[in-house]
Amino acid sequence: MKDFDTAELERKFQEKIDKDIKIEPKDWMPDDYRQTLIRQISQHAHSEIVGMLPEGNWITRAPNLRRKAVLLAKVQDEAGHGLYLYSATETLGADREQTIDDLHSGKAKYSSIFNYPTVSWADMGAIGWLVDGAAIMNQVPLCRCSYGPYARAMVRVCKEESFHQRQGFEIMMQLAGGTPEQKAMAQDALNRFWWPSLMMFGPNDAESKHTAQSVKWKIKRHTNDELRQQFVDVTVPQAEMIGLTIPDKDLKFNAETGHYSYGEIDWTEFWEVVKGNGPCNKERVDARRKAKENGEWVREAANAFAAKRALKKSA
Ligand code: BYC
Repeated sequence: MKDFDTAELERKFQEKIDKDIKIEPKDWMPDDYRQTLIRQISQHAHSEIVGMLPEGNWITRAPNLRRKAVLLAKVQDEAGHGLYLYSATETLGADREQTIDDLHSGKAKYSSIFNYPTVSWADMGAIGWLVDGAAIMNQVPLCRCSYGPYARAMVRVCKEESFHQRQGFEIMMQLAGGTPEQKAMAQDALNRFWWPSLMMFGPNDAESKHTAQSVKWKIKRHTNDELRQQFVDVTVPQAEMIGLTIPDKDLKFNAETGHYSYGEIDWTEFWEVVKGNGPCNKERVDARRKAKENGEWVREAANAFAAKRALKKSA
C-alpha cells in the first residue's frame, strides 16, 4: 500500500497534468511516469539514429547534386533529432551509454519501419512522404506532451520533419509524372512502404498495453488508431493527386463518417519485425554496433585529452 505522502504527491502530480502544467526534470514524478518516458524517448532516439541507415544507403547514388544535398541534410537532421532525444532521456536520470548498449544488445526497441530495405531511388521519396508523414502525425501531438524537455525537443523536430515530408512528396510527384518506368518505380515503392507505414503507429488500441496510462499522463495525446486514421485520411488524397494507387483493395471513403476505412493490417508481420525477425533487423543493429566500435579510438583520444587538460588546470 502507498503511504499517505506518496498518494498525496501522486494526486498533486496528476492535478498538474490535468491543468496542462509541464513536468520539469527536477519536479517530483511517479517512477512509472519516469520509466515510461525513458522507454518511449529512448526508443524514439534509437529510431532516429537507425532511421539514418536506409536513407544513408542512397546518398552516394542520388540522381543529381540537388537531391544529394537535400538527402544529406535530411539524414544529418535525423542524427540531430537522436541527440536531442538522448539528452532528454538524460534529464530523466537515464545513462546515455546504457540506452545505446540496450539498442545494441537487442533489449531496446526502435521503429519497425527501419527494418525494411531501400531498393530503389523511389524509396527515398516513399520514406519522406509516408514515413516522415507518419512521424509528423505522431509527433505534432508530442509537442504538447506533459514532460517539458520532450515537448520542447519535438517542436524543432517537427519543423524539420515537415521539410522531410515535402521533399519526399516532391520526389514521388516527379517520378509519378515522369516516364512509365519512373511511375512504376514510384508505385512499387508505395506498394512496399504503405503497410509498414501504417504499422509505425503501433498495435491496435485494444492491443496497446501502454496507451491508456500514457494518455492519462498526457504523454500521448491520441491513441495509436486515432493517429493511424488521421494519417490515412490525409495521405490517400495525396496519392490520388499524383496518380498513384494505395495497395489496399478494401480502402474506401465513408461519406457518413468523413473517414477512409482500410483493410486489415498484417499484425503477424508487425510483431515478427518488432521481435527482431524483419528483413533488415540484424543488418541495422550490426551497423550501429560497428559504428560504436569504430569510434572507440575517438572517445579514448577525447577522454585522454580532457584528462590531460584537467591535470594541467589543477597543477
Ligand atoms: N515499432 O503499447 P504500445 C522517425 C512497441 S521514426 C517497434 O502501443 P506505446 C523518423 C512498443 O514500444 C518514428 N515497436 O506502446 C526517423 C511497446 O513495446 P515495449 C519514431 C513498436 O509506447 C528517421 C509495444 O510495442 N517515433 O521519427 O504506447 C526518418 C506495445 O505498444 C512499434 C517515435 O518513436 C513500432 N512501430 O506506443 C524518418 C514516436 N509500435 O516498449 C522518420 C514516439 C509499438 O513495451 N513513440 N511498439 O517493449 C510513440 O509515440 C509510441 O511509443 C508508439 C507506441 C506510438 C510508437
